Amino acid sequence: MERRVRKLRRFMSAHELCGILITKPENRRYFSGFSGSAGMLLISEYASKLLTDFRYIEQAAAEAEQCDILRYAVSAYEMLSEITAKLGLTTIGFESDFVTYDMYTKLADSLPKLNLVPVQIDALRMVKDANEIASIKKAVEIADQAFSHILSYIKPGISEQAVALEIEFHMGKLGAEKPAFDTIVASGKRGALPHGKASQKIIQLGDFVTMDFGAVYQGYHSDITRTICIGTATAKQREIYEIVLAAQLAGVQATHPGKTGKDIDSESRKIIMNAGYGEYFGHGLGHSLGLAIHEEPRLSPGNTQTILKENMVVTVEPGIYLPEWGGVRIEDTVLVSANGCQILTASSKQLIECI
Ligand SMILES: [Mn+2]
Repeated sequence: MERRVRKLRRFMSAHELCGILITKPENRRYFSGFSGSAGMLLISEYASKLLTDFRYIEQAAAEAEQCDILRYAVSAYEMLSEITAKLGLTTIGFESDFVTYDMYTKLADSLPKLNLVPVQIDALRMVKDANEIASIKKAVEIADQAFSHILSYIKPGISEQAVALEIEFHMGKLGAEKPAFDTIVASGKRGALPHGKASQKIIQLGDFVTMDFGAVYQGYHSDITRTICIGTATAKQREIYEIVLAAQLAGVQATHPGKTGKDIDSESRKIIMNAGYGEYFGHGLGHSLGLAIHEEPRLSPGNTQTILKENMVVTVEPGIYLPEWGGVRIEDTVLVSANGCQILTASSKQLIECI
């Protein structure tokens, strides 16, 4: 925690700020340890103050050991005004990618003498430390185990929703706090929807089924996608699957410190383009994850700026989606290492035919 706060204080001095007000839940947790849903974290050169309400006082004291915990009764803004005056702060940063116009108005009204500077601090979370990597690995392992469980559960005649619930229930039993996002189960033609949330559709013999899900463990996310065949795959299903698999392997192979998201995306994308399906792969190759399911840097054509570094954690997830036919996506969570990457996801990527 101290190292994280030191990093933030370096950011503050580089931006000539005497403090930062943190309200985004992921950042509040990252820089204090506090995992509750309400509170303001004010970090200045020498102070760390966590303002929260009655519901969270005990939890905050247990989780945010390095902070002074302050309880507000009516208005956090009023208390903030007293504290900033006491600390003699003149210029503080606020998270411009989180603070709403309404919150900003309240801040400006209650801190009339302060200079409020818009900042974005998510980038400070991009490189993961050992504790974070351990939590992500556990979240990945839970998702892997749920995938292996679902292979013995899924069969023709049950709904996508039943499959999603079984995945989520199993992850919970293995220690997940919650699913990383709404579990995607898209079967048959619905596989053409890249984000086809599980529906009442009944899974049928011959369907390709794309399952995209993850677990949250100690606040950290995992993300896995596998597409399996219910029954024996047709030649066309096998063709599409093998192209996506080749693209996924090329993406993993290309994931390397020093490269941009665009470099890695294009190594994978060119396999799908060369096979003639480029227009059916309409999303980026992957994203980083951690305390949030989608973090920077992205592995996408748009990321020409951010260079990958050791101990970033990203997903590699190409897909092909054919309207009125269906789709295939294969996704691993990978850890960027000193000279390449380590695939954290352990589930097999060979085409599975569930009979
Ligand atoms: Mn993903």
